[in-house]
Amino acid sequence: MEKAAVRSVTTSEVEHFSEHGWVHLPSLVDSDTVEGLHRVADDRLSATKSEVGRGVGYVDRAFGQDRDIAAIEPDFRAVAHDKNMGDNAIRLLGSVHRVRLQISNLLVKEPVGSMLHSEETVFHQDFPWLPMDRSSMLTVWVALVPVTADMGSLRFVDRSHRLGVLGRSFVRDGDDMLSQHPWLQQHSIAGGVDLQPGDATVHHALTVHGAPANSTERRRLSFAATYFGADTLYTGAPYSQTDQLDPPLTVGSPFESPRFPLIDTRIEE
Ligand SMILES: O=C(O)CCC(=O)C(=O)O
Repeated sequence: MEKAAVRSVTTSEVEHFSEHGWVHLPSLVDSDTVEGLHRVADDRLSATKSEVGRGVGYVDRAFGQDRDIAAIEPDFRAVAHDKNMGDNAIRLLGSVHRVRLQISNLLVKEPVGSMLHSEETVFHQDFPWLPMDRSSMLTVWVALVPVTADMGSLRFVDRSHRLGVLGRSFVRDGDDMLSQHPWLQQHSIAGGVDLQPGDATVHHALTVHGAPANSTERRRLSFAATYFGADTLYTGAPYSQTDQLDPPLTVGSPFESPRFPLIDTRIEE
């Protein structure tokens, strides 16, 4: 039997995610597949002289993004659309029957000493940006190279996915979630694990997370795919990804658009 590119999560991993709002998944993506992704990523980075997704916003200072890479590169598409990815997202979220892909992204955190150096990823929640009526969403963050803690593997405010919507970060100076909400420091900071290529962490859209600057001399390269419950309704709140869609989404209806593809599943509805 052919080896699966993406493995299934275990019951104890699902339990860990439900309790803590994040989970470490060693060897989620098999080594041949992840080598292929790394090759494609390197080619794209050399073609753009490394300046992938470098803008002037607060997020751009923290990491470069090659957005929607799964819609462009077949190798990335195969992983983002792998049935085990979809099934894992359904099982981890626990409350949804199908998921859609919200965004796929090649993320680059450049070393602090380099020309394009990236700063820390301030602690934030993903959900407050989104024009969605519910927060059943998670991100699978896969290392494409060895990512040590000092390169900026993700940190998580443990169990913060149960604390509700805490507001936006990355919109003004000093809006790191731990500065906005000092009481969060009662919670432990988890994660910061060393990852091998193909290892992943997953975080819930309400989990407060961040990463230090990359203090090594090696570029941090990862692939992030974000999935959300297929029944989620569009609220119409302004958001760059949805504002310009043609045809537009309908307020109060699901995200029925090729821009938010449904992921096939083996799980019975
Ligand atoms: O890679 C990073 O430093 C941050 C990524 C992130 O915030 C996310 O994937 O939600």
